[in-house]
Amino acid sequence: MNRVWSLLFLLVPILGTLLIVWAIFGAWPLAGLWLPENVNEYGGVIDHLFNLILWITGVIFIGTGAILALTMWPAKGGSRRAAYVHGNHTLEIIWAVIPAGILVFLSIYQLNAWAENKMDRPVEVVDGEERLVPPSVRVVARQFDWDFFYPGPDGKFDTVDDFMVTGEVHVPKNQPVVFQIESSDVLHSFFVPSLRVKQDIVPGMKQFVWFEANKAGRYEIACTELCGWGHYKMGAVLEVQEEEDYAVWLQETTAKCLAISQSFEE
Ligand SMILES: [Cu+2]
Repeated sequence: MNRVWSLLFLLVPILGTLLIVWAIFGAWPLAGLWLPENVNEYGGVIDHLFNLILWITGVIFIGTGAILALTMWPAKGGSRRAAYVHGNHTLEIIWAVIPAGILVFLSIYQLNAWAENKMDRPVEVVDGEERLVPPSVRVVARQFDWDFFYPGPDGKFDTVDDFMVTGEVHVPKNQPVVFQIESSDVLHSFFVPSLRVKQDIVPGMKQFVWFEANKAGRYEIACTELCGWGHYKMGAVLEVQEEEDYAVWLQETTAKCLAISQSFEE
């Protein structure tokens, strides 16, 4: 009977690993469940960290599962009583120090990724002077939708020519893009899996995210902070366009929105 239990427990790491590998290769019925392709120039460092942590936790997951199964496997030649052990200081120190060491290593190792994605906003050179890339879109999260504000022809936010689109935001390909993100009610979180961009949004705070998309297409935006009953449907689309297509879209949408606001004034 012990053999059955031992094998049963051994199935946990085996099936767990199998499922993950299956999903990575995207075969039916697990296709599309793993991370989508990264289309952000700054996203590689996030993938690298993700894979590193997956390897570390994977080895521990398989190792502990195997040790458990091995311990349960009955001894040769009959029954064996388990020894009653009341604490073992050496063991306790080992399993406290190893995870602590791994965490300290990761926290130092990820400093560059953090700086690149959360602190060093991209810079651009204008009239021979370096400056931070200004936000091109103001993203406002609300229960349960995303509003995207564009600064309009004058390039400044909070002026009369600003316009807003809901549910879909357009950005140019191969250009550093900065979003200013805000919430108009509760906590939300701005997540674009294909860009490896994720940022919590705190009401009253102005935050920035940046990316450089290198592949045209339509990508999912999701809210990843449980923000109320409609959280599950709080999504939008990020459309990355070739520079010329983006310019056309921007011009057309600006004209359309200005025409609507003028018709209200009349
Ligand atoms: Cu939300």
